[in-house]
Formats: sequence, C-alpha cells, structure tokens
Amino acid sequence: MTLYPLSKYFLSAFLFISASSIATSVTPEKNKITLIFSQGKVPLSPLTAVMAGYIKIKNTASDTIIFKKFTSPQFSRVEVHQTISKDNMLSMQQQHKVIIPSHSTIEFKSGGFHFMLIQAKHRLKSGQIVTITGETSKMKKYNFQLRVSP
Ligand SMILES: [Cu+2]
Repeated sequence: MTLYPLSKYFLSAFLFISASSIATSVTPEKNKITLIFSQGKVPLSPLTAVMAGYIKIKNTASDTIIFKKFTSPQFSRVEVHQTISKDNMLSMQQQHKVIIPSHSTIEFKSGGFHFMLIQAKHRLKSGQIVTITGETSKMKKYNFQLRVSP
C-alpha cells in the first residue's frame, strides 16, 4: 500500500467546480455499448507535474469490467488514487485495479476515486481534451476523453 501526502495543491484542485462536461459512448465490439463515459474533466492547473482527472463510467454490460491499467499520450503516467480520511488526515492510496460491476456506475470525483495525471508532456489549456486509454483484465481497450476546464 502506497500513501501519498495530500498537498495544498491537490486540495485546491478538488475544490474546482465546473458546469462543462462531455459524454462519450464506446462500442468496442458488435456495436454493443458496454461502457458509457460522461462528465470527463481535468481541472485547469498552472502545474504540469500532476493534474487530477474526473469522470463517470457506467457499465451497461452483463459482465463486471475490471480495469488494470490506464495510459495517456499526453502524460508520462496515469495512476488511479482513492482519497481516504484517517486520523483527521487526508491521504491518497494508489489503486491497481478499478472494478465496475455489471449495470453500475463508478464516479471519479474530488475526495474519492480520481485519476492522477503525472507529468504533462505539454502544458494544457482550458478547453483542450485529454485522452485516456483504459485496459481491462480481458485485454480490451477503451478510449475516453476528459476536458480541461477551469
Ligand atoms: Cu491522487
């Protein structure tokens, strides 16, 4: 288990609120929608070292989907963290898989599960799109998008 100290920066990133959102549906095979991605968002930050990413993922399939790995061409590394509160301290625990049961929705949001986008290759501006690829335990790949917004 790895614990990450929650810096002031992360805390302020969690407080951003935005009305803009984007929705994408993904059809990996047989034109059958299995995952629906919506409200993908990266709060705008002057820093490139680390940015947070939020999204909603709905699993409409009859199987549980387990993501094992996420990558983005725009970042050196993409991690999944969960914010946990213990002894009055907030910390972030890295998650090595994301389980989305059949017919359920997982929300990546401030104070819960979130993406940590590490080391942006280029500084991102408001309105730009971050593309993330998630790979499942069955080696299926899903691309989804998060919009950079203030
Ligand atoms: Cu984090």
